Amino acid sequence: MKRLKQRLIGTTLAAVALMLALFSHTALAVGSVAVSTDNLSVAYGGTGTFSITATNAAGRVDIASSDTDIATISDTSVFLDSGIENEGVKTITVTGAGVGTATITVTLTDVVTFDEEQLSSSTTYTVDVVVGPTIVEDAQLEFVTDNILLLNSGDFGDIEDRVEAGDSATISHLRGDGSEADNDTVMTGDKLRITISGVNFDYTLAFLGDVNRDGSINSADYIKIKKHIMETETIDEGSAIWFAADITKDDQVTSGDYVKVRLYIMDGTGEWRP
Ligand SMILES: [Ca+2]
Ligand SMILES: [Ca+2]
Repeated sequence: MKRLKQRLIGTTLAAVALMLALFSHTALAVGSVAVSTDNLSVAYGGTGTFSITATNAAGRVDIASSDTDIATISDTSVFLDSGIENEGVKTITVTGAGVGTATITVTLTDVVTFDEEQLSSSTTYTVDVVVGPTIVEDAQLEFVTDNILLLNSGDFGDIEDRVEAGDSATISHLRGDGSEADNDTVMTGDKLRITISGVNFDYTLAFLGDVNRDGSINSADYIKIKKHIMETETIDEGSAIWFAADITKDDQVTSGDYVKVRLYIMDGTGEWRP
């Protein structure tokens, strides 16, 4: 009998603890609205996104861009309801309409929490948007990843001509170690840096055929390719050096690329054999 009583007391205590836990959880459930980021970088002509999330709240949120010549937004007003599946979060798409900076303001216009508290419309969130440059691709220059540019020419001047970034932008040519280049010769692993309103946009340069990163194409380059094929010194797949070594552009570094570099040097015309 005594043992049964003890067990009952234990069960009662557990139930009280559970109720307290549930109660305190409910009491802590304060409604709120949050924005996923306070800054965004978008390419000129490209897009970026941020999201607005309601927690234990529902209502209208207004969104405005300070300069629609620079950043346009997909929605100027959204309705959020965290009580409905997929309705508690809205994704806003920002399009870079012009190079420069703009601020997007998110205002809680008419949002009520689930415990019926009106969230203040003076609560605003800002997202600073920097719209970055566009680099025009052609036969001389192409993007092989989001930030690696593959060049057919080893001349930095050819790149500068293809940058569209507005008058306020500065264009720098950096070596792989971050130092400023003192001439226009591009070595694989160099960087193109475009600075707009204090924000840097960096791209790694790969000069097709320059595998040993000295800015010219010679026997040292096909020796590097040979070492990769023989697996005595491998090149990281997807690196700038790897793109510089893939002359045939078939996403692999093989003897076909080795032969191409040998023929290039033998021909001496400065052109790749088709
Ligand atoms: Ca070289
Ligand atoms: Ca290849």
